[in-house]
Amino acid sequence: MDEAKKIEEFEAKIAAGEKIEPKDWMPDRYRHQLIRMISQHAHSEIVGMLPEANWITRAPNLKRKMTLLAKVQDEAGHGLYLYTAAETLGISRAELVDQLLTGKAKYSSVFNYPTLTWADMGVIGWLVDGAAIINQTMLAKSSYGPYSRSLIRICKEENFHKKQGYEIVTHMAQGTSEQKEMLQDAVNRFWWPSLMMFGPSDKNSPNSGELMKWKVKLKSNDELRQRYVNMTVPQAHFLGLTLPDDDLKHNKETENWEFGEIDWKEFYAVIKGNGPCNKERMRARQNAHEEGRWVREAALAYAHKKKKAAS
Ligand code: FAQ
Repeated sequence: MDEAKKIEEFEAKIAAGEKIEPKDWMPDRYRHQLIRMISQHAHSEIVGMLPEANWITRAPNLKRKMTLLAKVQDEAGHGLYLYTAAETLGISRAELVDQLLTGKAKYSSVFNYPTLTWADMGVIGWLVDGAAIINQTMLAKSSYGPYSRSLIRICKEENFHKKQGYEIVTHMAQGTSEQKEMLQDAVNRFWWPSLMMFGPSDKNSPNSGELMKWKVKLKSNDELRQRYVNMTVPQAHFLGLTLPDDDLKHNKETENWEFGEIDWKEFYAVIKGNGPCNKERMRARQNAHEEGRWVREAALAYAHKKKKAAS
């Protein structure tokens, strides 16, 4: 079958709402885009463990520590499902990890900001997991079967993460004046980075056209960002918190909460590796990889020995 006919059949399948599976024919660009996006997502889950792991030893009580531990472990699990989904496209785990450790692959900008106080744990759950859910609920309907199915499970767990964050935030919002101040400060620091999680504005998003044509993405970066703002602003007001945006206003006609201009200079600096914690995050992952070398070698030696014994 010639290329044009194959593309036609591939696109007809997508238009009919069928999933593309690993053994199906797919255009190279589709495969390339999915590997890029799924692996970046996997790296984000893994690097995303670092800012919160920073507070496990300093959680205010046993219940908080257990919940945070469980959340951070879930993120590791999400990274593993996603690496496995990317591997179905013909790339190895070692190549994917190498792309992260050598700085070739990106991970979410939001994890390059420091976590300075306990309130950041509540605000990350509420704002960062909240943004992730909006994005991932849409991606759970994406055209690539393994990615879509991994996200159905991930979204269930992200919902628990958001609830644990919102519960911390609600608790602190009713606490002492120091707790309220700490909470407001965390919101001030994480509000704009959480909006940046949705990516550049639509007019500056080079990948969106292809991804939307092939129904990997069903909504654009700006559409999802607006949905997130509309959902989050009333929650902030309910908690008596302010959001650090003087231009935030409700438009009665569109029912949207309109917001100010994102600092795109900051966004691009962070994704190019020049955010407040990029170097620290990369160093932590590189060290973890080096310290885990003996485990990988031991596992491979064991597998090799078993294979030899069986032959
Ligand atoms: N950070 O053309 P577009 C989580 C890059 S998981 C860094 O618009 P696209 C769970 C983009 O890759 C959070 N880079 O790209 C958790 C591209 O670069 P490239 C992660 C960004 O793919 C919670 C370039 O800019 N979620 O939070 C960012 O159409 C708590 C041009 O952009 C996912 O990865 C950014 N924010 O749209 C874990 C979801 N935005 O590759 C722990 C899957 C853009 O050409 C604790 N990914 N870039 O060199 C997506 O939905 C999409 O890939 C977007 C970007 C929306 C991130």
